[in-house]
Amino acid sequence: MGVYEVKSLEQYFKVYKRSVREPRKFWSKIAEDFVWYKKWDKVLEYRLEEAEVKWFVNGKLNITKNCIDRHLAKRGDKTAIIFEPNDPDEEAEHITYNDLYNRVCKMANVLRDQGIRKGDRVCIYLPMIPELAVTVLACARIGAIHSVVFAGFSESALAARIQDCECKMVVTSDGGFRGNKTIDLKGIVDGALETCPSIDKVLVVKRTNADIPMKEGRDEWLAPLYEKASTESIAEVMDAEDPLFILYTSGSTGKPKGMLHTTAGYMIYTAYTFKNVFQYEEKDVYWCTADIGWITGHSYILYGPLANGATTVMFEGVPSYPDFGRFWEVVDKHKVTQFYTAPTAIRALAKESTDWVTKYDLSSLKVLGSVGEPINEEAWHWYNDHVGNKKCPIVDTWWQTETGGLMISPIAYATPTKPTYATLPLPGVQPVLMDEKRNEIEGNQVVGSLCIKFPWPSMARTIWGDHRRYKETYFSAFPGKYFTGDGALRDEVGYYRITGRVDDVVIVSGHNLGTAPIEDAINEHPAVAESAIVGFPHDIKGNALYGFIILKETGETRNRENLTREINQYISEHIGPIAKLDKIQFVSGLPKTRSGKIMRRILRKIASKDTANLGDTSTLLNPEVVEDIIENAV
Ligand code: 7RM
Repeated sequence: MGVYEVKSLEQYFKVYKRSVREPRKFWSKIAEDFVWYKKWDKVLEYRLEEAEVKWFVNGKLNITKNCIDRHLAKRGDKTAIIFEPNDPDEEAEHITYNDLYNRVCKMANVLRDQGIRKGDRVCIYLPMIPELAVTVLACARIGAIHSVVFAGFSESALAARIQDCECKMVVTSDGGFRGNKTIDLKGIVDGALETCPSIDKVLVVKRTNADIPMKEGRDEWLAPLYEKASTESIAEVMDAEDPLFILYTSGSTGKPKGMLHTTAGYMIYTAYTFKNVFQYEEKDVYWCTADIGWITGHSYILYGPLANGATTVMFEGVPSYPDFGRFWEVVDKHKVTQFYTAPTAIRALAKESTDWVTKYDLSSLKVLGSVGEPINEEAWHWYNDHVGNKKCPIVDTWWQTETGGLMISPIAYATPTKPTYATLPLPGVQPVLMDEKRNEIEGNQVVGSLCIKFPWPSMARTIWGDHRRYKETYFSAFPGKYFTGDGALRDEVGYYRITGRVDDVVIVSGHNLGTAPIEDAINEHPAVAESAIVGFPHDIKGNALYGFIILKETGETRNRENLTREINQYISEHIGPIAKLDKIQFVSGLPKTRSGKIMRRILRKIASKDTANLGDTSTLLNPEVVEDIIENAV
């Protein structure tokens, strides 16, 4: 990848231009630095109108050979993963590349012994412990498709994800630690599996030592199987376009979308972007605070860093436990050089005393990163001043589950940063802004819908089992282009600032929440007739949820407080506590268009107390309810 390393702005422009002029040459040059069983016949084949893309056609490889095996000769004793437990009194674990090789091979053999084969789906529902990383990589080694489900998801959310891609196995644990809580993961799995006939095995990792029921014939403790497994496992030969993983993301309508990522393009792109954006050097210690249950964890805790032979920190805990100094204590303890987190965490910590920060030595830091939502100016400055001590560039990285890797972002020490701006497209990324008439908006100082007009290697290839939905969601609004769902503006020098979603996904504390599934959950409550959820700005979470709810006319007058509590209870059970509503307003009607669609735009304005100009309301069927809702807004 050395040829296209970017160390200055001048070099960035040179490399960027080349990547646009000759994308095939550009990416094949980078791909040559990896280990292949067989090189590709053709770099790229695509038809964006059909949502069809193939990179490195007929190339053969295994991603774990690239992330582990090839480092052993030079870096066998180097730490690959530093595991930092939830409890600061529990010792951190340093897993070398040699250790990681042994562990992944053992786990790969366990999976094979349990009947898992290339192409089978394995659901991983684990806390942030080493076994999570090892299981993900073991799947990749044998060609099984991993589907990691964030261990904060509820029983029914887990069940829906298992059912959708018909997983054969779940790997989970007896429980998980998060701050001062323990979570009964196995209990949630047991509940979910009542409606998941495709599962025939559950492997259980011991973490909390909770006394849990084991179902005869289905559940097995991992440890005894793992102990006797061999430390050698031949890596499966994978085609460049063989599926690597499925990761679910919520949509604006319907069930979650299983985004499918494939092998070679994903590997090359995450490796290249990791190296450049974070300017990772051999002795660095890199820490991304995300959970591996999200794309950020997949690409920038595991695959990207490991493909570079990096040392990557895996943190089990939360920023506020045992106190608000936890992040900075870990940075100091492991001498972290690159620190990558989300604006919601920064805002939460910025509310507390700066003594929590100054207490620790943060002088090891060289680069700070931000991801997940727009970072507001105040949070940006707090991060820059107090954490980076004004000497660490902040890389505000814009990207998506669907894009697989970073898309628009500064390159540390090359791209001058600007608060709230994700700045420039990375090499190989060709963003465009589109107007309502589907025309490309040229020039600078403009706003529009953000699209990408040329394929990049790590783009998702489809939605599992529903290519039509993939095509319709991402490639139909602007034919021939990938539509991100985000709006953006381009400033006078061509820097991009992401303004937020243009569809009905709300980002709460960095978690993408589709409003439709939350409405579905609420509507199951016997007293609820109809509901509409929108986001509104929130100091800490970035956005919070506001529910407009119409109650059924049952004659009985129910206690509103109890109802509010019950509704949030329903949401917790169906989606997870993250999706609970901050505000609930019981209304007599919802603003609807003539075609029967709820006009969420108006509800968003009401929720954010911005009702001076409601925009075009000419298609409204029932303008009178709007006034009523505004009057009684909470
Ligand atoms: C990586 C990730 C994707 C959505 C995306 C945006 C928002 C992410 C930024 C951002 C402004 C950023 N994947 N988003 N990063 N908005 N600036 N730096 O978050 O699939 O979970 O979410 O997140 O709206 O479309 S995701």
